[in-house]
Amino acid sequence: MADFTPRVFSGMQPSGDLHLGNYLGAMKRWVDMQNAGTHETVYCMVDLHAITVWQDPKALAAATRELCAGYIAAGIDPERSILINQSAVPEHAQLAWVFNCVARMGWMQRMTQWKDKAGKNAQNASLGLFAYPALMAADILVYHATHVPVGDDQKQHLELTRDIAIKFNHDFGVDFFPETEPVIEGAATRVMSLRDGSKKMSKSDPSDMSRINMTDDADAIANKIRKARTDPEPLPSEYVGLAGRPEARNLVNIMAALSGRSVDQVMSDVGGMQFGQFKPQLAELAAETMGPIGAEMSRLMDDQAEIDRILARGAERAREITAPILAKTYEIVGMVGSGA
Ligand code: AQP
Repeated sequence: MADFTPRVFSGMQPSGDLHLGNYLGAMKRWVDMQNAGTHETVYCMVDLHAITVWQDPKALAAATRELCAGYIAAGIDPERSILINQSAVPEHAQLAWVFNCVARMGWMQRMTQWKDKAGKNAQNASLGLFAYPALMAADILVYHATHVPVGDDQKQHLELTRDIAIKFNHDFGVDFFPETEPVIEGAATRVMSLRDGSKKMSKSDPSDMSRINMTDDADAIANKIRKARTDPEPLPSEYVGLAGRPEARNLVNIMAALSGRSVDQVMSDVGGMQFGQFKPQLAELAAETMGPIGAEMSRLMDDQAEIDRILARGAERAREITAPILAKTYEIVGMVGSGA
């Protein structure tokens, strides 16, 4: 494979209600990768993805700015990382069209997220929802990104991104797109609902008690953790002892991810505790971490013009990378007339 600049890309939909799963599974790890300084980092609000299901236009604009504020409040520095809104960098959608013509219908039909989201009503789902993974592949490959930190739920889409890169390279006899590596690691790659340890914590769960929102205050966080479903047994001192106890395991994973400790370290500290003792410790830790982020988000939201300036500057920097990659793609495919 050709040598590619080590570059991280990841994104999140501006569809409201950011939660602890988004923070621990994605944002916190993005900040770590930015701060490690080993890769260029590009972080995106994927509004083109959000509109694959109906979005009220005013709410979409507000959620996009709120997400941008969330990224910055979580520690993404718009100087050190490139911070963009997807629709402001047109090469994402342009490359997606090429990939729509590379990817196969059968590949898309196998995507579990498509099956879950379209459900029994697939005939009525948007074409965009079906093609979502090809746009995601374009988001990543239009930067020649080498690494994509995501939660566990995105694994299949990243495999498809690699399949698209391989097929494009093979069809055109080139070594142009990298085979991007997913980065799915740490204790919180799949944060579960606080009400049901078999379901992912998710913004679309009708119960607000199932998730900790990034804007929840300390009282709301404590209340949700106090009421989180558990079992009557005390905590074991080894992680294997949590087998068959998904709710308990979830709370331990959250504690490990929030505190930056390994699950084994957490188990040795909490082994033997009852939940009545464990939960207040977890609530305090969650409030200490999430409280300042929520407060900083609201402060940043007061200056929307500044958010718009940050995004415009991010788009300018992004296009320095994406425009030449798209131009070269068009040349490989045999498209002329763009002057590139
Ligand atoms: N529960 C989770 N645990 C760990 N990581 C998670 N992510 C989402 N939920 C969890 C990660 O957050 C990033 C943003 O993904 P997205 O914008 O596609 O959001 P989403 O997956 O649509 O978020 P929800 O809450 O799960 O939405 P619905 O309810 O619509 O399905 C990704 O890196 C994702 O892995």
